[in-house]
Amino acid sequence: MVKADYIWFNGELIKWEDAKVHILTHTLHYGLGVFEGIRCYKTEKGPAIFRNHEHIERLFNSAKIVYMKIPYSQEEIRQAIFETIKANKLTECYIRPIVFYGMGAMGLYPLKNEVNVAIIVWEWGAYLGEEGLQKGIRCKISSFTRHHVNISMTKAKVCGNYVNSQLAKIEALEEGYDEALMLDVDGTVSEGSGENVFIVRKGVIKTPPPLGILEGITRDSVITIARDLGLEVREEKITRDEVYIADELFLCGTAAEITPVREVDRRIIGAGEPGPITRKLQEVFFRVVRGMEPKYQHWLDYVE
Ligand code: PPE
Repeated sequence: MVKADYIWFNGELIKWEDAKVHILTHTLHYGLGVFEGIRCYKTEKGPAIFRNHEHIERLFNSAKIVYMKIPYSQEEIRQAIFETIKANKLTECYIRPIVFYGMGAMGLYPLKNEVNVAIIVWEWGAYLGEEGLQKGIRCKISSFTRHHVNISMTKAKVCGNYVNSQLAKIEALEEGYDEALMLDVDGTVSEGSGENVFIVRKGVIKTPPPLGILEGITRDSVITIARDLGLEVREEKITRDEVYIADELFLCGTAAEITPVREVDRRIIGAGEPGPITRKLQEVFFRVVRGMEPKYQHWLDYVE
């Protein structure tokens, strides 16, 4: 990764190299921590954070779901994000706030440990590669089932939830694919290891309803943009075979942005290249995040 100079840690900016924790850090052992992934883009009016409020709100909701108390207000976290970006003199970056339990009490009752908050920023280019963003990637339907809503709390972005994602991602990469597409307990399409999924079939855009998936902020942006473009978007269950015969397929997320998928399990999707609707959505999305679409200015939080 491309390192930056400073990390915000419990209220202070410290040197990147000094942002260390004890080996007994509770979250390291048991995975109960919550985090966010946010992007800041370069615009004509300076760096702007895409849907910052929604991301900070989701961080607090994630914490609430898992009984964690964040010792700061949402506005304090927002100011801390600004401070961290400015200290590192970055104009485009990925932002990773993380809330985790420190050391003190081992065992599965974490609430006696102190809650730590860190904000890390760094330059992170195309998540699935620049070529993937342009030409599309190859996915494998995972042999690992995605979370069930009442096993892992899927509306919460919990550190430990990502073990499931990593198993899927490793399997996909070891087998020569770029990303995993996961099915839920019923066998219907759920999401990627770190992205939501959309298909286009017969001119209609479809994405799974927000049940056992992370309620992606990019997903919501895509739905809004598509509907504003006059396209039909349906939130409904998608089957595995429907993916194979989709005209277009793409993944979306803060890190992945809008990444087309050109192949799944050796079935070519559509013409084997990003389709017209995917391209259109990608084009508008990148204009929106860079402040070039006045209609969506309210989604940008300019770094003060
Ligand atoms: N599903 C999952 C499982 C997920 O992790 C993400 C984000 C999304 C959907 C899309 O959510 P949103 O970013 O709000 O549109 N994954 C984050 C972590 C990626 C990582 O490798 O770390 C991200 O994109 O920042």
